[in-house]
Amino acid sequence: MTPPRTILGATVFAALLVSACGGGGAGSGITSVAEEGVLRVVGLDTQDFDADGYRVDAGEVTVEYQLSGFQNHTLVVEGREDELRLEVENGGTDSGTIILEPGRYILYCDVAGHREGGMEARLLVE
Ligand SMILES: [Cu+2]
Repeated sequence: MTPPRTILGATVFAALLVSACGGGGAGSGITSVAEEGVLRVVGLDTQDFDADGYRVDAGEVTVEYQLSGFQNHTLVVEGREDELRLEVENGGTDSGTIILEPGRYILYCDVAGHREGGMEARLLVE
């Protein structure tokens, strides 16, 4: 009666492999994973986010946006700008919710010139 245990072990191992890959992201980028439907994103005055990629479960996602800096920055989801637009400045925070179907999205800051300066990140919804 060993098959059940073997199958379980293989499943756990596969799950670890998947999470290890997700944590490493593609290439050298950092991927931040949402916990319990809450995606935490930190904006930086260097026109960047705290990760190159983020991952959340599909459905209602709460985004908590915190600024580590002083400049004005926003956070929107490409193609869904009408549904969520968070705005922070001077070390502030903002949060909101959006319903996302599985897919690949881009987060970016819509302040003029910031996205071009590198203030965008991947968002994987699964
Ligand atoms: Cu910005």
